Amino acid sequence: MCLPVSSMADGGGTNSVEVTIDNFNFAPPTVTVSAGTKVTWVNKDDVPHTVTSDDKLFGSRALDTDDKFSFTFQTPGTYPYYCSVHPKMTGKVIVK
Ligand SMILES: [Cu+2]
Repeated sequence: MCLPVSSMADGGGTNSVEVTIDNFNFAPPTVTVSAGTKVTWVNKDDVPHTVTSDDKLFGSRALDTDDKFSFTFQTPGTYPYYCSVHPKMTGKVIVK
């Protein structure tokens, strides 16, 4: 991939995607994004959750209600994650 220096000046918007945490689920459980996309998780539950990468690439603190956590995915791949408080809660980010 080629990133011309001039692209720094274009001011183009950063892609972003939001994942909601609600009723002990990540919604949507799988998101597919392009490299460079910022994914933001928002906890809409009334109990704390975390966003914890299976391979520890990223991880949030315990998110209280309406807390957010963001991570920008720069490298194509598949990134499974879970909630460390409720390990049965799982999700996945696929970066193209
Ligand atoms: Cu949880």
